[in-house]
Amino acid sequence: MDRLRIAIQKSGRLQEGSLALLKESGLVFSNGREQLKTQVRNFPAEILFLRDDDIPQYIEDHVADVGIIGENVRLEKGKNNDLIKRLDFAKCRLSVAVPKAEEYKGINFFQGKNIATSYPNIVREFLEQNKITAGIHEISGSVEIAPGIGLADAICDIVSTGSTLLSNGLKEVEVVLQSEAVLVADPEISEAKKTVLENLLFRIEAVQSAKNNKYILLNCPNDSVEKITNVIPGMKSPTVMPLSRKGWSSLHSVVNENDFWEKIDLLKSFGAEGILVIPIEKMIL
Ligand code: PRT
Ligand code: ZN
Repeated sequence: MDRLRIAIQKSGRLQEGSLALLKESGLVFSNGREQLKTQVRNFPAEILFLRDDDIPQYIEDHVADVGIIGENVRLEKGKNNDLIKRLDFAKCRLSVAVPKAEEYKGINFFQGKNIATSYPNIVREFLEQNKITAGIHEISGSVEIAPGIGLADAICDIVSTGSTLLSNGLKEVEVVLQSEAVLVADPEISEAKKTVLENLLFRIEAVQSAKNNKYILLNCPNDSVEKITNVIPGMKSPTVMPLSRKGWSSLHSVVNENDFWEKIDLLKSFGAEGILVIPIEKMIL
């Protein structure tokens, strides 16, 4: 059977999250320190370990079928690959920054200026959209030092905490795009490989849902069961079991991470006690 060839970053900021996602999805393989390719032992796939910037080209050349890359790289390379899923890790933004001392009043600042970046295509499009004519100076690394050494007036680079900008005397003035790790695929893969990809996606979704939800157990007076059920309806409806103490029930459900604290306050106000919250490993809706 044709194996789905999954390209991930060999080392760098995407590596840990990519490996964790595939392993939590049940794929068993060795982390090949030196090797470029490894077979998954219990799933019809093989893993290719590559530089992240090369992954779009490998997919375009049909050497890899799917890959995990930053949205920033996907947009910059503009290769023929489909965005399949946002993966919720390696979040960052691509921003334009200028020397701290500059007075910045708006995007017209960049008219006639020079911007150093490793993302010339994204920057070109950003400038066009904003009707700015500026020079783009492409450099592949250490972009942040460009203004300090007189190479450019501004930079456009990835920002996460902002500390790199700060330590280079720069300030972030425009966000060009928000990025995170994404799963991309060759639009021309075979039907057989599509089936394998769907199976992988099903597993990734189970892992992601589990991360976004918690299992919750609580005790409550019987007359609060209905109100509490409305707050934490769970996947279908909560499990309710009688406690040996008369007039009380134990209620089990699932609660979303995002509105968790808000809901806890509400549950307490309905008389819920002994609330236990437990992580979920996999969740199939
Ligand atoms: O060797 P290879 O080519 O595979 O790796 P790489 O060096 O090109 O990429 P890598 O591992 O640095 O980043 C891979 C992907 O991680 C990027 O394409 C982004 O999608 C994502 N990502 C998330 C980041 C960051 N956070 C990040 N902070 N990529 C780079 N940075 C750098 C940034 O370039 C800047 O130098 O970190 C610095 C800024 O960080 P703060 O926290 O100081 O703001
Ligand atoms: Zn790279």
